[in-house]
Amino acid sequence: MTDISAIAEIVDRAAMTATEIPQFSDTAALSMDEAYAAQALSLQRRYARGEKRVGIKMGLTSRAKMMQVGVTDVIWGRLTDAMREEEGGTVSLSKYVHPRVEPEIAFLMKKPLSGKVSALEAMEAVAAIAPALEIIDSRYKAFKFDIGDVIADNSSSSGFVIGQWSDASTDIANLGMVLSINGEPREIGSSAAILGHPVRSLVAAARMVAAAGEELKAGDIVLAGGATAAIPMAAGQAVTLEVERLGTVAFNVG
Ligand code: OOG
Ligand code: MG
Repeated sequence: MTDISAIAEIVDRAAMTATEIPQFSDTAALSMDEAYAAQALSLQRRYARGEKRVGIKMGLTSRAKMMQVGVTDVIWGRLTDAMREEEGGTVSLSKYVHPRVEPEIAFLMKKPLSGKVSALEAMEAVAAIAPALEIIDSRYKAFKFDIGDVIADNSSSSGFVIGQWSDASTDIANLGMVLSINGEPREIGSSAAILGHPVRSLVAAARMVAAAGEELKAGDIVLAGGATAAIPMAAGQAVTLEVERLGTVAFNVG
């Protein structure tokens, strides 16, 4: 039988110490249920150390992301206050193993949301929308994993930066998104790449957290998932995401 708490301890320690680990799938692949149970337990360890849950991140909601990592299911992970990096600040590479940055859209919830909801119900629960950068940092060697591996590893959640919040009524169906490094556009996409419309990611989030016996709460941040492939981070980069209508969000890599 798989020892879920041992797996939770391994992934938690790897994240805490920014140390890479072998994939569990090299020896025995985890089922999705085992992987989500390990993720939940690993987050319990963080909460016990004083970290606070501040929301969730959706992953693999765009084709570009699925192709980049070779996993084709939508996944989710938890965000804590310790993962938040300052907008316009400098992100230190020392906290990460081999981080990548990707362009996202963030929702701020004003009402709880959970279970099977319509796109309309999901949008009615949103207080504001912002451009966001997610720093993903798989703890697995060479950033390689199968679906069970990545879910157990909190879906590569590692850091995130949120830009200015805009009104929730902003039409986000098809907004241009340009991710630049040192002023040079490197990944160009659209919010429509996120499941056809980012609100579908929020609908999926409500359903997936409910399956884990949880809910999205008022004040939660929900990252909708990368609209393009992620870019490896390196010291000296100025990372900027410009989202049509929502504005820019940026940080430097130190
Ligand atoms: C898995 C996490 C995916 C996204 O936005 O699609 C993700 C990974 O790529 O390591 O965060
Ligand atoms: Mg992401």
